[in-house]
Amino acid sequence: MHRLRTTVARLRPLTAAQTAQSLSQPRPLAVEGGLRTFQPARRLNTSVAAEPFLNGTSSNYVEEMYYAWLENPRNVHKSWDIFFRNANAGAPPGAAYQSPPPFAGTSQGLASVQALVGAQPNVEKLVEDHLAVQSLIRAYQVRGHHVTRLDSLGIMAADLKLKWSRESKQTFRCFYGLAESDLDKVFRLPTTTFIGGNESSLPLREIIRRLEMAYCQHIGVEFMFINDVEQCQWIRQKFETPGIMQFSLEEKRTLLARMIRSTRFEEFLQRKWSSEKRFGLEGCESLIPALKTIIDKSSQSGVESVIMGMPHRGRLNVLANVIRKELEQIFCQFDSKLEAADEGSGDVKYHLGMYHKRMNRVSDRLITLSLMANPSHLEAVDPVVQGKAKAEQFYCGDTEGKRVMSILLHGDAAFAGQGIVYETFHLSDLPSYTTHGTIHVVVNNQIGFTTDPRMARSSPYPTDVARVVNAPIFHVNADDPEAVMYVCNVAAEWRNTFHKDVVVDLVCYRRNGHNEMDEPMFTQPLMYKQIKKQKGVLQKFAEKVIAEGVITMQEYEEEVARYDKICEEAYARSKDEKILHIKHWLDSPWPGFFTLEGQPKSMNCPSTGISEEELGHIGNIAASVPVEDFTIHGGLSRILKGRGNMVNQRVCDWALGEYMAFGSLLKEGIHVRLSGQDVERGTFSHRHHVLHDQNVDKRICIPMNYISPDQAPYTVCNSSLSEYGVLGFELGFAMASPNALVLWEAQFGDFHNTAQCIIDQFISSGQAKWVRQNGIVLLLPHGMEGMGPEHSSARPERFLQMCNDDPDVFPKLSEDFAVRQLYDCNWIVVNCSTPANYFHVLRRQILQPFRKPLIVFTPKSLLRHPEAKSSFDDMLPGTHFKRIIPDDGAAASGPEKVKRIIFCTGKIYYELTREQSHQARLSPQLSPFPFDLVKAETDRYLNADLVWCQEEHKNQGYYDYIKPRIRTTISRTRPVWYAGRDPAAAPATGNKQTHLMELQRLLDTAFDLEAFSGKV
Ligand SMILES: Cc1ncc(C[n+]2csc(CCOP(=O)(O)OP(=O)(O)O)c2C)c(N)n1
Ligand SMILES: [Mg+2]
Repeated sequence: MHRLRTTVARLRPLTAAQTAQSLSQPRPLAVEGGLRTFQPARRLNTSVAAEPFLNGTSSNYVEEMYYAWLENPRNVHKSWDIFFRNANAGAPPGAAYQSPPPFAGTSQGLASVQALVGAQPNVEKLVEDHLAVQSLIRAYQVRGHHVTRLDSLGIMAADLKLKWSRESKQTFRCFYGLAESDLDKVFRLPTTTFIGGNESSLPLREIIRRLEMAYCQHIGVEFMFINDVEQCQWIRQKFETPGIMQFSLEEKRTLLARMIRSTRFEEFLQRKWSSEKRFGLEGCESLIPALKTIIDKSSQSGVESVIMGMPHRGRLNVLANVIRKELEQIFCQFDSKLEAADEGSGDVKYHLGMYHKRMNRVSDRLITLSLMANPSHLEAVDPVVQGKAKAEQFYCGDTEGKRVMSILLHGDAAFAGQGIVYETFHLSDLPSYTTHGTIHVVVNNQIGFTTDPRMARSSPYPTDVARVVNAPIFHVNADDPEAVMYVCNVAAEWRNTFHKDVVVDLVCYRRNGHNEMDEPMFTQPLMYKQIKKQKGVLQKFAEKVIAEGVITMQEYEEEVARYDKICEEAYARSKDEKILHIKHWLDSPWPGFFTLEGQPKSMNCPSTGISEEELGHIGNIAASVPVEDFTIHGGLSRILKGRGNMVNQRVCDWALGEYMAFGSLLKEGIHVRLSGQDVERGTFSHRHHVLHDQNVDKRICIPMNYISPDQAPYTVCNSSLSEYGVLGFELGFAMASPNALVLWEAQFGDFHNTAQCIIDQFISSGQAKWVRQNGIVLLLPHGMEGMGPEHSSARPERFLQMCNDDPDVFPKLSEDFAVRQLYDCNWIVVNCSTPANYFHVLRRQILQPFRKPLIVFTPKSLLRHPEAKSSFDDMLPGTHFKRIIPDDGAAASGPEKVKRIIFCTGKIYYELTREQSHQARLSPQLSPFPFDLVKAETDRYLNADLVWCQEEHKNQGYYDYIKPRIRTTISRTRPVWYAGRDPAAAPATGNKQTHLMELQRLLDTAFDLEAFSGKV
């Protein structure tokens, strides 16, 4: 707060210029629930810094008085009126203040002063007391949540390490020096509170009572760290306004019905499958009405699609009672004898996703709800949900998040412990990643498996991570369904108003062990003794509403019986299910992309080449600045000129090959999105997809968006410095539609391992677990270039090890073998040796009739290698991605003379260029392995020995993957020799000399025809 400075500055004489400026800048002043703009009509023109009562803390109060006086001099005490009048008249410092006039002077004045402050001995005391009250109000706003009754078990305080006693009323009051005797004095309320309703002053006793009602019941509001005045005022108004937390009879009945469904669902499962794990919601049943309230409110304000991510706890209940999955579909998941109808591994029932469009009864509007499938890895789904939500917003032109939103659910231990939560929060306000506000709901059962919060986190609340993005946090006692409903309404309104994240922290307990089989008394004996005594939430709430006359006991029992009957009937129907369809649990359908049976519409992949004219056109765009008066950097001009020359010579380097692929897809209406650290320029300064005006700050130009008037938009975005979060986000983005090329580039390939969870849990195995495809592309710069152990290897061995094809079986060859292989694999792994192949593999991602993740090990030094260029001829209509690049040199014309075939991939292809007619150099697609083409080549060079050459160490790179596959291809008739670096722990040496020596040695081995003689 800069109140003193502001006030003093205001009270000082103003220069003419200052006057003009300040008059043109209205000061927002909050009044009666809303913000309005207040234009001071008069200005004081004296310095008051020397006033005896004006110090750092009192300035706040003085400013309040001043604005009240400006509105109407009668708003303030007579003494203030005199002071401001004197100051306004230019009284010198220290002279504006006069002791209060003898009250006897006017009986009316005395009466009003006494009413306001009682019999004050002097103004100094008056100011002090008002200041104390103001500070007291602020204390409740800032710290009230510390003394809120959030925890129905009464154990939370120990973890909050409260300095404040639970006796908030007294503690707060005494701390600010207000005595018992002050309780009946009337104080003017500052504009930063709404407790007054229509009244502008209240007795202290009432002020405290209302603050206690607002901040110290079952809702703890944490918001005063938000550095936006308007947002703070909005929240104060939502919680302080008297009577604001009241509900209609109808609302209470709906709430009870939802509590019944939530509670009885778990009870039903417990009765039927008492020995099955389900991670039930008992102890936090109010989660269901909480989510339904958020969805109702959001739907009322125009949201059409809600994308949700959640962990195990209460997931089946959410599927049944929020998303409204048919109960029989859920129940039949408990039947282990059901046969799976779909290929793939499938997944356990509390990981599956779901998609459902239905009518929202409260808003009378259609709404689509989807719950994303997720692995066990807690919180990993967060960025995926955000990416999918962003994509849906993007495709429907929802630039403000008014139609599509995301809700993320969290467990208390995971929310505090998993770093991905933080990474995801940091995407929330970035232009190319924001989903315009996410509502986070924490099921805070005050335990994580067997670990107490005091051992699981160093912050007072599990939600503190949300403070980094200034998200308000609403803690609420989940045993009070009405309070839960209220904060959920406010959370939805907040998101709808400010389009920023918000957290609802449902403080609850876990009635059973971690799962239903677990014994919690081993580790939390006292907590569980307390829990056993705890009356269920539904029972407590039902008793309350029956006592209030909202519903009769009989009506309540009927409602319970009605839902039980629904469950029983669904259970009976579930017995008829014979087959389990994982595809019924799809979270992201792609309407129209597959046949009705969910198959690809064909098994062909057309040529991925494009016309000469198109190559020329896109190349020229890549070489130009398509807007006028735009000054680019001189170095960039040279790069663009170089591109122009390449186009004239009909060749492409790496960057231009990529440009051709992106540009041509955009022209065909395919959205392209490239995201990652520094991708706009490219880590290696080769891409330059965003041009920056050297003279105008922040003026940019993206030539890729100038290819054709009806092209799809190109998004290229430098990301936050996160791999886990951003890769997860892009995976989610790619999930929303098959008609987009979504690429994530690592700064260097080795950094991908901080996103390992997304790669292992979602990308390599996602289709097998959840029958959904994904065409995401990972660009991983890779290559041994003497840069040391880091920045060298993108760890191809790991990606190859996760490929699902069988190294020991030579596959059945058919006409559509190449496409079928792609269809059957879990992902495609390539290390392209030429720009043309890179161009084709990117286009193939879209032109093939299904979607598979693509892992590309991309070059570094090769980006500028003079030989690493492809002719336009290799990119014209009729051309394809070459699954193997056969040797077209001297070896090809005399195959019988060839003594050695050197297989390789990627950059080393260029090191193996020594023209030798007795050797053939072949660069194959890594996975799926081109068994057919490798066989053709090994059959051609029958007299040749076979060598795999790689620059990586022997226990890394491709050798372990390639060797058995070549052996299978040749029916194990010839050995496959190795030319490469020795096994090592680190991926590369830190010493440049050693690096070069190793390289020389491995090339010598590759070329030495005697290197393997005598070896077996
Ligand atoms: C990344 C990760 N680490 C560990 C686990 C194992 N695990 C499963 S549930 C759980 C406790 C989660 O506690 P909390 O987030 O509070 O959720 P709750 O079960 O209490 O609802 C743990 C540690 C996991 N699933 N994921
Ligand atoms: Mg927990």
